[in-house]
Amino acid sequence: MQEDFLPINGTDHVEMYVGNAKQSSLFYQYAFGFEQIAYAGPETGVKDRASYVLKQGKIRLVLTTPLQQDHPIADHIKKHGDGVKVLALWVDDAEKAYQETTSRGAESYEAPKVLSDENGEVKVASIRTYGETIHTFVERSKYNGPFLPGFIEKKSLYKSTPVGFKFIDHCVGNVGWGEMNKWVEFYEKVMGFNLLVTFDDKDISTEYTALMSKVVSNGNGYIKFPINEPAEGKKKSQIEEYLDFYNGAGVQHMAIATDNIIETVTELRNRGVEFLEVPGTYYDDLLDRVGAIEEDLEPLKKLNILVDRDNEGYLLQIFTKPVQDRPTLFFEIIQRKGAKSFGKGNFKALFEAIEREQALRGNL
Ligand code: TYF
Ligand code: FE
Repeated sequence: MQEDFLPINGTDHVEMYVGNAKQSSLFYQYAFGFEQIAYAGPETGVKDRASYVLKQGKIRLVLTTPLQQDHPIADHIKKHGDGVKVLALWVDDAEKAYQETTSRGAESYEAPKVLSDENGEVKVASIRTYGETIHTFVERSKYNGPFLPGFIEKKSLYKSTPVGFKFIDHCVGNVGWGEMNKWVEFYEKVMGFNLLVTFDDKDISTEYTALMSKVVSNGNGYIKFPINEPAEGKKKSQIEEYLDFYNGAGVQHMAIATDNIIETVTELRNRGVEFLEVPGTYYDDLLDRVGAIEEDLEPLKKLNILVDRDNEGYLLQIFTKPVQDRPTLFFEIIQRKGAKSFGKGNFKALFEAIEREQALRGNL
């Protein structure tokens, strides 16, 4: 076993570029139960943008919007709509993370720099990944402020109620035709990740949305990045629909772990979050397929939660509809009960549900 040249402690934060960060902040507080903790913008000396930092469990979500049209973030939003710009990784040595990856061929986005304020200092450095997405390495051992230097603590007037989100289980990227292996190699060679699973188009196409997917993960397994590419099928791949509306590669979904998916999804549904629906017949033979589970079947069926089993245990999962008008980013809610896989047994039902939505949008 080679030593891990890129040790990662976990996901530091995810930053989205959005058209209206003030309103998005309230959406993620209300609908998803995040708490607003920090802010940077004109009032704090940042003249060109506004950023709101939200937290739930270990997850930090940053929502950033530009304040003028001639701003690179405005170009990003014009091209992609609202979407994930930064998958930030928490490391002990940002300079080393940058050197190790750029020396192996990573394209630099921003060289290492020190940010500081009265709460201490943070080192950050960024490299490019698929599309216009970047990875920022964040070294924060000498910092005890609310988020990053330059951000002030800013609570919301609205008191949000958490829905039980714990941490990010995985973040999925959609890449262009024939580009999956290139990006898998990037994560293997440049980031030192390992290939975990491969799904070829036979696993997941037949009559349904054709795609291929490989999952890479870092040394300690805390970071898992599935990479999807479209495949030729009878109908237009859901991945192709994404690429058409995102105008290129980008983050397709973030899977969020909960300890009680029934409570989490009940809460999310009550707040108006929309989920993909599978036919009621999915539940007719569920227990024959996955064996005994601890949960009652009735609430799972009522909430449309999917179940799958592997050698190590089972998992429960459900997928939101896209969280903006473009059919791009969506969320997965996942509860693992031993299973380390991704729900392959649900692909058929899931992809048929996605296809029904694609058809309603006229994109099939
Ligand atoms: O992350 C995964 O692999 C699962 C299944 O377009 C999945 O959540 C795979 C591809 C896709 C949607 C969901
Ligand atoms: Fe997933």
